[in-house]
Amino acid sequence: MTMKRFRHRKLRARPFILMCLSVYVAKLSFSSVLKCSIIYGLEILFMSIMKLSFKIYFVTGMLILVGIVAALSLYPKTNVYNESFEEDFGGWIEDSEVPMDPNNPGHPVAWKISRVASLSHSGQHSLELYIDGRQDDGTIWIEKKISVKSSSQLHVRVSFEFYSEQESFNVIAGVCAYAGISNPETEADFTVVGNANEVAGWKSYTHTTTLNTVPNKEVWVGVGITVRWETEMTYNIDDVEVTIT
Ligand SMILES: [Ca+2]
Ligand SMILES: [Ca+2]
Repeated sequence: MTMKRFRHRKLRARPFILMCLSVYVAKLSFSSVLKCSIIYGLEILFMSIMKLSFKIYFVTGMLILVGIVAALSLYPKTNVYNESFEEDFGGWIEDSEVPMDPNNPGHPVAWKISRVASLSHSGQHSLELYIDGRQDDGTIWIEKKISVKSSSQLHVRVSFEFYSEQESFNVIAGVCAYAGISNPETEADFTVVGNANEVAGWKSYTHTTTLNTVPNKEVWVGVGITVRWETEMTYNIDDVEVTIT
């Protein structure tokens, strides 16, 4: 093989190597600053191949990359999940703990969570939560399981937009949320993060918690309402965001 042909093959291999490295970096979901650092390290590495002073650039580039990889292994990774209910429920599932209905023996009180186009915080749709609260009891919610890569300490933040048609000084319902390591099944699992009728219109609510261990590498989250007043009630939820760090 002539030297010229050998060099030509090397030149063709360089873009492939750089592409492989770029694909690997693109899969990492770290901060943009660290991404820039990786790209800078890649540039130096690429320059080391292109320049005459190969050894100096190559060693410098490799040292930078090794340092960055070591730093990234210690850097907390953040995963964010958003749902606006524009296509469907987005994997969220309805659940409840409600009393039996003396007006309809043998049946629980009426409740329903449905996707509607009549009201939204963003896009065209939201979820409408209805419950017959005349028994002065009942909690309904949507829940979702999220798989995580780590079983060690995680910080979970659940935020969402909540719509009340009217403002009221009476506490008609509590706005509740959950983040934990198991499937929420009862009202007691939930934390009340505010009252439902604090404003007429949309209002943001947030629930944060720290999970010290996550044995099954599964985080469960939920948002909903819990009855506080003996009446039928309807509220809406949109733009649920879950952040896990
Ligand atoms: Ca929406
Ligand atoms: Ca459940």
